[in-house]
Amino acid sequence: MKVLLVRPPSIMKQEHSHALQHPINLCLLAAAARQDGFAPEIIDLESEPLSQRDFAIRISSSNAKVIGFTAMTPTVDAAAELAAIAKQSLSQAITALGGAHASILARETLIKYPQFNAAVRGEGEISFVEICRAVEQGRFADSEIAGTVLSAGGDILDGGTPQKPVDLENLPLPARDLLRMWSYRGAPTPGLPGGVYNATQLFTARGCAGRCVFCCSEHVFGRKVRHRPTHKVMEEALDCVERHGVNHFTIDNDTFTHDREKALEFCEGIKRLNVTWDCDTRVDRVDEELLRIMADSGCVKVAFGVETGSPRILELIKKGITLEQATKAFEWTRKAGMMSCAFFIAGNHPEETESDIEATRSFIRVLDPDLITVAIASPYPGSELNLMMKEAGLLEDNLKWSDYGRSFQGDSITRTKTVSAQRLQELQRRMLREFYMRPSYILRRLRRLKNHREAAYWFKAGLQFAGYIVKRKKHNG
Ligand code: B12
Repeated sequence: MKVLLVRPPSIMKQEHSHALQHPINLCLLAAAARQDGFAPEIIDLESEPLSQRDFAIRISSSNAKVIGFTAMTPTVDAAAELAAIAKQSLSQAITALGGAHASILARETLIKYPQFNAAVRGEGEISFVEICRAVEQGRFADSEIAGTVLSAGGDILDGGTPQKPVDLENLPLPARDLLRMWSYRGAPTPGLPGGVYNATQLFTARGCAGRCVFCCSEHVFGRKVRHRPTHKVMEEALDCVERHGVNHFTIDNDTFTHDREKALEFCEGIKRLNVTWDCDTRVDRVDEELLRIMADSGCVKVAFGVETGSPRILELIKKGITLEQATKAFEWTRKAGMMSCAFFIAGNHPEETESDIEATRSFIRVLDPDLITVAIASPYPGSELNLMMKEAGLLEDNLKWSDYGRSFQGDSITRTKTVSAQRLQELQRRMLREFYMRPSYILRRLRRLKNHREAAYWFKAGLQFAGYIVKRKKHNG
């Protein structure tokens, strides 16, 4: 039986400094379906932009019996539009939604968008295969599938929370062979030029032990961190190198160094593959020796969530780190010879004041990373911040789900008790401008250029950034 998996277009405009990531989630679901005897196909509208007409043609010609969509809150409206087209093109097909949004708002989404027949909470490998089996056996409408909400003939059948976590030891390797691999080439991660790297993403663990109020990842994989056995991760990495010519990996776990021993095992294994890699982690989960070993095994960039330079706000957002830990982590990363990236947020908490944001501005200078991002807080449904902002009346009224992506374009849907939405936007833009347009930063980048590719990369990134700043300035008046 043919099954189709679809990723809707990204809200992130594809810019040359941001590469598209492979939809590893869909590759994992496809691999699980294939292992169970189904014939999966993937349509990734991030890498293959199709008109609605061409999408409808692809759907009809696929003759799929199950069509699965992945979405985050900002992309769920787009996924629903695609599901409606899919239903028109293949009226017998069963449509299912999964991903972060469905994990948080399964029932609400099925009620709002009846073109979805199922919404899956949490990990999807087991539930998706169960949906496929139910459809194949003609019993979808009467099925009760753990973790899945079904909409059948106007009735909503709620299968509750997923019964058991997926066994990470025996997961089949993600079906990257179903992707048009060539269409993802570009900068593997901000800061590294495209054209040299052929990158993919790897997950060494699932779950995050953090309590950060702005995050909702616990709804997908929970708070318990479960590691994949290192030999399985290495088997996947080797397969990527041998079959797909991959030479760079982005480790996309929430906290790569959550378990120091596991991180060391990974370094030992990846070193043998002679590739480069980058990761995200927490400043309180690294030490000088670990970072040195990571660099020695090919790690070229580490990104840390710092969020704010105000100790008071760090406490309020339950980040669980200190400014001292952050300062040390950036010092060690620099010493180890890796690029460092710091993520910051403006509008972290209802109580955040302009002087807290001023503290962030000064702290950026103290850390002096190679790259920063300053996001405007987007209190996604499912996060504690969403509840806090709503309760304080600080979230814009009548938001559509797609509006949660507006902050990505520099537009704030929220404010704090003392800082307006417009002011948050100005402060965000100012922090970015001051960081990237400093003569000393530009000189440092110029001094570090190794070849013409890097020169072209940073030149284009600079132009793009200047364009963003000018556009936002006009927008904000
Ligand atoms: C890597 C990552 C990205 C990657 C892209 C990953 C991708 N899949 O496309 C990048 C860096 C590009 C990215 C961008 C964004 N991200 Co992001 N991202 C993550 C991160 C860290 C891991 C996601 C991941 O790949 N996990 C591994 C895979 C295997 O898991 P998965 O995708 O959840 O899939 C599993 C299940 O969800 C389910 N499933 C998924 N799809 C489907 C489909 C079907 C049919 C079924 C049955 C099941 C199913 O089964 C899968 C296997 O078990 C999560 C945090 C987290 N830990 O979840 C945030 C997270 C998903 N991102 C988030 C957000 C908000 C964004 C952005 C909107 C904004 C931003 N600030 O980055 C953009 C939007 C991008 C876009 N497409 O428009 C939020 C989503 C919140 C929400 N309510 O939707 C999260 C949860 C972080 C948070 N802030 O809390 N992201």
